[in-house]
Amino acid sequence: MRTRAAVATAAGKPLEIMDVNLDGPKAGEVMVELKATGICHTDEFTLSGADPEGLFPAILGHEGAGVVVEVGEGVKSLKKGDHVIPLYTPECRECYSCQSGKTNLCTSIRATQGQGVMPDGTSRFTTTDGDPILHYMGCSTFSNHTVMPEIALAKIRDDAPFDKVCYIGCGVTTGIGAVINTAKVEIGSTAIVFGLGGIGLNVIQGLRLAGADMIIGVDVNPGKKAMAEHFGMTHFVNPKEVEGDLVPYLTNLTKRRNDHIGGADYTFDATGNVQVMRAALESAHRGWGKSVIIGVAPAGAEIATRPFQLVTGRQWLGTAFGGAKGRTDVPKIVDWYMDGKIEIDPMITHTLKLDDINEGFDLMHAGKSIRSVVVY
Ligand code: NAD
Ligand code: AHE
Ligand code: ZN
Repeated sequence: MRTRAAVATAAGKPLEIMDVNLDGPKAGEVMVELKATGICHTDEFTLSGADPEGLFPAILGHEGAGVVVEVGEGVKSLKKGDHVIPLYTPECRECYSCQSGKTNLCTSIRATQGQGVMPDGTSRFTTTDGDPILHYMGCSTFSNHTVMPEIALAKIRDDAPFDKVCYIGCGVTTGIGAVINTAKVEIGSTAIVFGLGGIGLNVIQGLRLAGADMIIGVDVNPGKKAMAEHFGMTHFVNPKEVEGDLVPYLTNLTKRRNDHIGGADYTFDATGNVQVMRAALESAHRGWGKSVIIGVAPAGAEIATRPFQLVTGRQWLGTAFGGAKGRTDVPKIVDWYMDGKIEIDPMITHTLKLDDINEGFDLMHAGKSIRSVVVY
């Protein structure tokens, strides 16, 4: 069939909106009509050329919601008309990793996903001239229609609005999951969140949900303060306004009762900047502080700290998709949204047509948006 997509033709170039060919689903695959897709910083990261796994031409996008239009042979868990959220972290429930119960990082199709192809090693997308176009993160939600493996689709309730719950396909789940699944924050904790964008704000609402006492937000853009306060931030720090080193400033701020050294129980990097990751680790409390890396750093970047920081009890963790098992957890997070337990609407600051998708990237670069959502 023909569908319309925003194609990343080369690193650093704007997306090109064009008609593309999409082959039907093969065995174990499902065709989805996307109704909406968010634009995540990770799409920008790959488009910029900073992603070591970035391949071109490809159809980017991994934060979508839509409807099943066709199922391939052998597909049992989904049928035409089902509402779904694509999962860049699938959940096969059969591989060694899924069966371990210790991780959400299903490994059954990770290798082909990284090569921009379906599990059988081929792409379903071609240009109208017949040249191949690659998939991205197994999702390619910047296309009005896509084909995905059955194990990479979460079935959700029919009454959830696509233009809001698409954000659960990455940002919401990553931020809230980092708090609940990865850090396992307890009531009464202190926390510092570095980066108050589409992910950091969801870390903040996750911390509020978990009952944290003190939620410090750190961002170089003061324009992010009001929104972060709305989601539960109790203190704002702009590193550009701090005299001297940021880490002692933050540890001092977290001192409570008879604590003479300070440091947060939990810190989170949601910037992707490796210097910020170090500051996040070093502002976690001596003896028990946990620091969670969420941000994705460019090719070649490395983290550093003195081993003494770990010897003295700080723990450095990382999280992908907030540790969420997509087919199991995503429908529950949709319910939390529908029941008013979590908020999404204020974070969707811009709604665009597919033809205007590059404006979404411009707004991100200018620091003017939290989430831009393309509605098909
Ligand atoms: P975003 O652009 O919306 O937000 C980033 C925020 O960080 C901005 O508000 C920016 O002003 C702030 N910032 C930048 N440099 C800073 C600094 N030095 N100090 C303090 N604040 C700084 O991006 P996003 O969509 O929230 O994504 C954040 C990061 O998380 C990206 O690296 C993205 O690729 C990554 N991410 C990871 C996962 C995962 O599963 N691990 C999932 C989604 C996104
Ligand atoms: N391809 C990059 C890493 C990109 C990355 O870390 N992706 C995160 C999701 S970011 C979503 O916005 C992730 O889930 N990673 C786990 C995985 O298996 O890719 C690189 O550096 O090579
Ligand atoms: Zn993302």
